[in-house]
Amino acid sequence: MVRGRLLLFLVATTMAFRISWLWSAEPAVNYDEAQVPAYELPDPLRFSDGTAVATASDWTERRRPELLALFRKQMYGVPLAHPAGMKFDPPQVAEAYGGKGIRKSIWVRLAGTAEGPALEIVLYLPKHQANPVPVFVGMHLFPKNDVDPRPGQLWQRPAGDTETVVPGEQLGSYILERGYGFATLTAEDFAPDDAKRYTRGVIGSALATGQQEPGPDAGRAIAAWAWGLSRALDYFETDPQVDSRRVIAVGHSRMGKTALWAAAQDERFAIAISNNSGCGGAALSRRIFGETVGAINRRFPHWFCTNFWNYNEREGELPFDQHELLALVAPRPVYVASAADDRWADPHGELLAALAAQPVYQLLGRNVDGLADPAPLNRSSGDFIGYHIRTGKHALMDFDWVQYLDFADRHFGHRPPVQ
Ligand code: GTR
Repeated sequence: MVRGRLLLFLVATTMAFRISWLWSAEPAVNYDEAQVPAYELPDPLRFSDGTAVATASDWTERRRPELLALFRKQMYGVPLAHPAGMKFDPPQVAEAYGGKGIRKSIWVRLAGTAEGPALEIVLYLPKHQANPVPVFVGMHLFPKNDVDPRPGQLWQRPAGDTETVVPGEQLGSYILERGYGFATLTAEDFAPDDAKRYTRGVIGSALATGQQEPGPDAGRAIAAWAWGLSRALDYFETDPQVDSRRVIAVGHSRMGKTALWAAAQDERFAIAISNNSGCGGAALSRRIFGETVGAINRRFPHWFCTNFWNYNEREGELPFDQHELLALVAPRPVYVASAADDRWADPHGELLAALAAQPVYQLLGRNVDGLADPAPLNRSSGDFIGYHIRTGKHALMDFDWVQYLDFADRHFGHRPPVQ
């Protein structure tokens, strides 16, 4: 009896301790503008030693590489090497979208051999094209057998939502009719989105024998996915039907973070588009609104390098903030999209990052007029830095796609082909 009570007491106190520990480890989520702490954003136009970045060449030759190195070492991780000997199998081509398009499946042989590791790129192109077409490329989280034939795989499907987010045939046909192609890659091939398995893709092959985890500044899942987008670009450069100088990196949420990081590093991407990318993407870390650095690192320890964990609840010590990630895309156009109900991703923090990236674009001679704060609902604004906030939830919707196509048209001077 006494022993039973003692046991009960021990179990109860252990549980209470655990609950209070969890409570204190995870600060409450802030959704109140009035609670956003005072903060000062790092100036993208200052070198780490405090001196001013005065000219475009200061930026391009010295400040950009300095910032890129900081983001690599402290956040996204040092990328994997380019796969020496990589080869592409000849594409398998089929009709798609009721004859409006073609679907190409391309196997990338990373070691250049049929037995070595292989990844698939699925590319849809308009069937009737006089010239090479611009292409959107994005990573998705769907299982392989769910890939064909819809373009919904350019983003993650929120649980339970199948209507608007994955619009099926219509959206795919629409993108093709507007004279664009789109390509999808499966995240699982590159790095499974799972803290226990993420090294089973391309990361594992870069580990030394016996090494279980990448080092503290080595790239993890987001780095591997961004690396994957660049491998797709390697392929596009070999495909005469693709205009490889007009490739757009696009992604929703974690894949929005990925698209920005891919374009920040790989200057061959002509445009970067972030759809609701939030913390670790377009949203400022220092605002502590919605998802925070600590929250993301605790829930997704396999996304960023472990050096980034040093900034959990210490965002003010980061040597950069996310406006500088957007600035790394300059002078190329960048587009940030938020959703009004997506408070976890801090829509206002995404807009503020877009605004704070403006000085870099201006230094490089790009027009950034038109971005308004507060931004009007459901209306795109801005020139080289585009932004919209639409009504509704965390998702990539038809409305978002229309803005992206218009944005790309405007910057490419692109007109849909006459069918
Ligand atoms: C959330 C995560 C976000 C965002 C999102 C997604 O759970 O906290 O950072 O990336 O997932 O990818 O859908």
